[in-house]
Amino acid sequence: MSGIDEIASAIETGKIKLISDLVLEAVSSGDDPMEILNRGMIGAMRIIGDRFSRGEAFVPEMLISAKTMKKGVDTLKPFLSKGATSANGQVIVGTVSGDVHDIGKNLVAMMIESAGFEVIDLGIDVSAEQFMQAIQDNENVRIVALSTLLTTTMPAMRAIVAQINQLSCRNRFHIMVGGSPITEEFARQIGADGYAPDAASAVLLAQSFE
Ligand code: B12
Repeated sequence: MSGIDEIASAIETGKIKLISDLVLEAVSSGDDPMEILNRGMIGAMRIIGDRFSRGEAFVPEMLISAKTMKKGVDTLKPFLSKGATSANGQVIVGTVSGDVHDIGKNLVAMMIESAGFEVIDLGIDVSAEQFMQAIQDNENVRIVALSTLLTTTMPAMRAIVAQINQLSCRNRFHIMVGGSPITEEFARQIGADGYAPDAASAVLLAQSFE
């Protein structure tokens, strides 16, 4: 089994104690960190999600896979990102109210940070009020990025974007949205400025706003 396959298997089966060593071994044997992330880690989360859909895995399995992925991403982070600067301005990120999924949001934050933006991460289950307070507290905000993974919290995303769109300082920043149920069409309907399907294209979108 290749190093990347071992990483994928460790995430699928929640081998939290092994994951850091597997990631470090794969990096030192020359595997590309982006390939480790995309094929090894994100691929494994997709598989566990499909197993959940088929009733073959349950919330505890999703949770332990998520924890293993987080630990793996923490280990991989120094090889992926160049570290924070605020050269390109501030980006506020958060997962919308009612939703606690944060792995995708964290990856978007990490990649955007490594592209030279300062990230202000509001975490999960973030309300419209919290987003608006953060926008008001930070003068250099260029982008507000909202994530959701649940179809049931898409209305919350719509409501939050609608409230942010009422702010008098709305022309100071762009709004981008993402998460697996979100589409370009939905982003346009709710009044966001852009949508990206993954963390790498979120960076390109952020840069295109400049
Ligand atoms: C791990 C997981 C969990 C973990 C989350 C742990 C954590 N800390 O995040 C736990 C166990 C807590 C969980 C709970 C639940 N989950 Co869940 N979960 C998943 C799972 C398996 C993986 C998600 C993940 O991390 N993917 C990997 C990341 C990298 O991908 P991603 O999040 O899509 O992010 C990428 C893009 O979407 C994009 N992106 C994401 N955000 C943003 C933001 C912006 C601005 C941009 C531009 C791009 C962007 O870039 C990211 C990186 O490339 C998915 C299955 C799946 N296939 O997604 C189900 C899934 C999302 N969960 C699901 C469900 C139903 C639930 C529960 C309701 C289950 C329950 N009965 O309790 C609860 C809801 C809890 C809540 N209130 O939020 C369903 C949602 C179905 C639906 N259509 O709504 C899914 C799809 C599983 C399934 N196939 O049915 N879950």
